[in-house]
Amino acid sequence: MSETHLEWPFFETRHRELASSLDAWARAHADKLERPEANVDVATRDLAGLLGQAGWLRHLATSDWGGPGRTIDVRSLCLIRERLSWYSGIADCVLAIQGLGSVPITLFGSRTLQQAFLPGVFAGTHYGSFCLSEEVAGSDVSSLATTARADGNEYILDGAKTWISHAPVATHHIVFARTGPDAGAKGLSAFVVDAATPGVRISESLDIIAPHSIGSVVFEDCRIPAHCLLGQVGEGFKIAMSTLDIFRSTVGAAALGLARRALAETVTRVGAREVFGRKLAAFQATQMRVADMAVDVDTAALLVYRAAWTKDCTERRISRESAMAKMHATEAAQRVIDSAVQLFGGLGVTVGSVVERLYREIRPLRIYEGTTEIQKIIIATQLLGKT
Ligand code: COS
Repeated sequence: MSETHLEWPFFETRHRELASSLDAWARAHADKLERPEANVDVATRDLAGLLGQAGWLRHLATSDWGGPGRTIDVRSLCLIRERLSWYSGIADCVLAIQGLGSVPITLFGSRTLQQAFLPGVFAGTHYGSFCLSEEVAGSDVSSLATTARADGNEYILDGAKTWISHAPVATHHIVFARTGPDAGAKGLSAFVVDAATPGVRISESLDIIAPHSIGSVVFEDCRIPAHCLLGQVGEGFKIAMSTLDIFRSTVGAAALGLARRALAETVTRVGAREVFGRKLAAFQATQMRVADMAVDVDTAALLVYRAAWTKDCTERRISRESAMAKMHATEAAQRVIDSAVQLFGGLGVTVGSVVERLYREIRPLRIYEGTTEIQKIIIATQLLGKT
């Protein structure tokens, strides 16, 4: 794998050390990463255990959990996702969802909630989910309909969430719900809900083109203690968006790992395959494609690590940088992988080949955590204001 981007000034020595030890670990565990158990729920638990034991999930927070500020090193998370997705979309997904299921607690949870939920997530023995999307509220978060009604020192949750990664295995859920009469974003709050609470039900598991554990969750007259509120009442939208600001750069990093793998596989393939008596690499049509692929990979890496560096090293909100990183890296990776499939020919569409896996695994990344179109809206709003 090309390591040249590690020379960029976005990184410190600890990042280069992390990348090299992760690479050695991933190579040693390639078998388990590339060929997980066929049952996605079992695979999720196995891989969470593997990543937890190796200490990689510990990077989802710094040792002094809690409080606003620079408690999460986004460059480390990006490097880990880039490496994991090279080998396995499902392993990458485990890291990402353990993150979405823990970062709201790390940044906005009380010490009690942190102590109750975070150690298990970092050890890979407990699993979180991020219950934001609803059937008619995916892109338009502020229209979500799940409610949380205060009743003494409890809240009562009612509603249905769908396309929730890790819902079938989750031991807790981060739930975004409407707590007050305030319309739109201001009426939302966030909670952590133990999955064993009466009134929580997994209503279905979903099959998607890049298989992982995913499903729908229903909350019916579900009573939770008031201390399970994250942040303050009415801060739910802010909690969701600031978590996504961190993770959107890392989605870009996962796309980068998929694209790098596609480029590496392509370089090997076109250097070996002969057509019309010449190596595929000798044709200018191949060279043009490979050059475009390389530029897409590097521009994706630049935007991903610019966003991660900005989050780690400045105090400001990075909605624009992370939207650009997510949008460009996922779209660029789709182009790179499509070119790889084209250059592999029949092998590229043969189930079980590496580029066929990459072709399926890249597609959801252009949708989840905000579609490409939503990222464009975020970028444009920063330039034009609300229109
Ligand atoms: N961090 C902190 N606060 C934020 C924020 C962020 N990144 N982004 C917005 N806010 C605040 C705004 O400042 C605003 O507060 P004030 O009213 O006090 O100024 C409030 O939140 C509402 O923001 P905005 O008006 O921009 O919200 P919109 O309803 O217009 O939504 C989009 C904006 C479309 C960008 C948002 O709904 C979004 O990101 N949607 C995609 C969600 C998604 O990723 N879904 C997939 C599910 S997760 S797998």
